Amino acid sequence: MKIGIVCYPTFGGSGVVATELGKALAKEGHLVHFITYSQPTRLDFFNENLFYHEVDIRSYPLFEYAPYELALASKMVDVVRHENLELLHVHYAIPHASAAYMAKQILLTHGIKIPVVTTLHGTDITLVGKDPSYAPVVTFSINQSDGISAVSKDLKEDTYRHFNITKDIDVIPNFIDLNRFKKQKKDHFKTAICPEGEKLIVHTSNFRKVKRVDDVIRIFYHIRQQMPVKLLMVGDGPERPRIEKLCREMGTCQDVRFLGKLEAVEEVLSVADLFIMPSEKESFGLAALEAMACEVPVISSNAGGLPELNIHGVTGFACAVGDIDDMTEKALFILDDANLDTFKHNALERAKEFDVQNVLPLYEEMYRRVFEDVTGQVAAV
Ligand code: GMT
Repeated sequence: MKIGIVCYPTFGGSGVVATELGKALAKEGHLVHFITYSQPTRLDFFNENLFYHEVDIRSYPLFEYAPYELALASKMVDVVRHENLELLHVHYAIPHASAAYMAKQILLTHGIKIPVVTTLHGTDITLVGKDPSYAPVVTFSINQSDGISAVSKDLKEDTYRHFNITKDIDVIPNFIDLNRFKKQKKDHFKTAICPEGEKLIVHTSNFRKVKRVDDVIRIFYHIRQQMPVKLLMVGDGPERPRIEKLCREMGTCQDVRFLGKLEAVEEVLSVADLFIMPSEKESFGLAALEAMACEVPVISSNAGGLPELNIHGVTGFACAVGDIDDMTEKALFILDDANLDTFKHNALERAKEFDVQNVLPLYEEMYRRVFEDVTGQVAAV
């Protein structure tokens, strides 16, 4: 099929999922056209089936805010018409689903019926989308999509709870490329970070409030009182300066390193013993899946879709949001040498269930169904 993918191209789970999906579809022989305002971070190589179209955002002195949604809709119309796309798949409802609706209506005036699939990723529903400043448009544009998917059962239920959605929502979880995310031999790195054989804890996120990064530092502080341990903080975002300050105040600086944004996060995960994700809300938790694929057990909160991924007592523990004492106790249990290898093994086994090879057919099946519903033709998938 000829598929257009619209996403946020910068660091962020939804953009990563969209880009990895496009790459996997291209490997299967689909022609995939990315339509974004800059080159997606993970789209940095050549494949004859992948194309990239940049949205031109023209500013004008009159505009305090350049109308991105209009520029995006215009670009979608242009690419669908000139590349003969057969389906548009937009990731993250705001503003992609409403821009797709506008493009769809314009294309109808050209005699083109373009099916639109919207994938809901999380904060487009749980935080930003339900805000009254966006909710009517989000509700409308989700209902106007020809296919809707959510990345967990919890997100699907949340969407029905917060919006008046009249259509079925498919659950298609995040997925992982196990050829990239696997434990690599990086003993020299482990020795450099943990010269005395300390256990290594990792957190990766975009350091937004919703990630509750303070909790990571506090859990680490308590674990460190019981055993030798180090912490690597990967990623960057608005909370980072405050978290670095908290580290200093708690006297943990010499055992914590902030690495900033890293492309090869799997190298760090390869030497980790535990991953912490204490989020307030988390529709799926792709970063936790990446850790599990590298054989790293997870201490997470039980927010959103996290318990659907991190099986309590098996791959780690999913504790109540903000329960630092429980998370510390469970972390110490996992890090005990008597238990660690079992949790590592279980984490990998669980991650294998989310192999891209298992999840890709769910998207292809949805494309086929939606294409046939909208066009009345049989899809060439
Ligand atoms: O907050 C983030 O982690 C970024 C955000 C996004 O949309 O870019 O991630 C969301 O989508 C990911 C991919 O589907 C999910 O794995 C994350 O759980 C989800 N984040 C939240 O729900 C907070």
